[in-house]
Amino acid sequence: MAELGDIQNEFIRAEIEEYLERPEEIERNIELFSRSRPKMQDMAAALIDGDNDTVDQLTREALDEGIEALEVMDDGLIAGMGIVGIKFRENIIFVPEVLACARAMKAGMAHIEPILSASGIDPVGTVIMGTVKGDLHDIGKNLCIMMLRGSGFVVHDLGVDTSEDEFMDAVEEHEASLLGMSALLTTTMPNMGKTIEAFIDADLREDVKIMVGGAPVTQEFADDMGADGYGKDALACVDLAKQLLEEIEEEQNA
Ligand code: B12
Repeated sequence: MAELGDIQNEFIRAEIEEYLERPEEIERNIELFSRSRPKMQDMAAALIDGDNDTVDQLTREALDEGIEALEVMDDGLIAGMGIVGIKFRENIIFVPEVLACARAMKAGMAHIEPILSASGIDPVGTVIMGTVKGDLHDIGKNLCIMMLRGSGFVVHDLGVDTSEDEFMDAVEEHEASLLGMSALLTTTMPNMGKTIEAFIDADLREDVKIMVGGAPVTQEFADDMGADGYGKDALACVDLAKQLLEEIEEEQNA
């Protein structure tokens, strides 16, 4: 089993030692950072520190050195945001600090976006993506969009705070067969179910497969609200989108 001392970056070691209390979170983060490259640890440290210039520079350097965009995303950016989330939950940092971290995350994502979004393959399907009404979190949704685009999907991004009508109008306008909704707050999660209800009421539910995701969302919650699928991360989102497309084809051929 990995130990704290196996992590090279001193800042990350100190963050884990000082701020993490739950044994499973300590173990997960030690495991994660001890196997990641020093540059990824430095990137995560800069993100936790809200230092967008350094994140920007390290992301560029990492990609120039040939490190895979997915590795930069997982081991550098998402790993750093994981610690930010814990510190936010424990009231160690507050909204202004988290905003600085989110800005740093976006500075890094700006460099991986063109790589993850460049598929070079024929469009496989059209997806409407948005964060539900009342919710302003968009980092996870944007990562999903990058990965979907990179896998050949045409994605129309409705942004954050998306109403039921906006989702329905976009599906109709773009004749999309897939809809993805993101929610990060337990208070906004029910708006996914409300949107699905709105599709049913408007007699549009049969026209579209609906996938849901976001940190508080679970498979059970997705099933309860009548979604067609749940994905735990951006990779799972792409797999799910492909699987739902296959289901649509099978239904059309039946
Ligand atoms: C960054 C952040 C913010 C930033 C958001 C910036 C931005 N542009 O997004 C700011 C500072 C604005 C913010 C504000 C608030 N936040 Co906030 N925030 C976070 C934080 C730290 C990280 C979220 C994040 O980006 N994660 C990284 C991404 C990569 O992960 P992800 O979003 O989960 O996405 C992945 C998967 O879930 C999945 N996925 C996501 N969407 C979808 C969609 C589909 C279809 C699929 C298949 C998959 C999928 O794939 C993604 C990529 O792998 C979380 C902590 C946490 N643990 O989540 C709190 C957190 C979500 N926030 C929280 C809170 C309370 C708030 C505020 C209410 C705080 C306040 N008092 O004002 C406000 C709410 C504002 C609003 N109306 O939305 C709480 C929510 C608690 C709860 N139970 O509801 C959390 C959990 C922190 C905490 N533990 O207290 N926040």
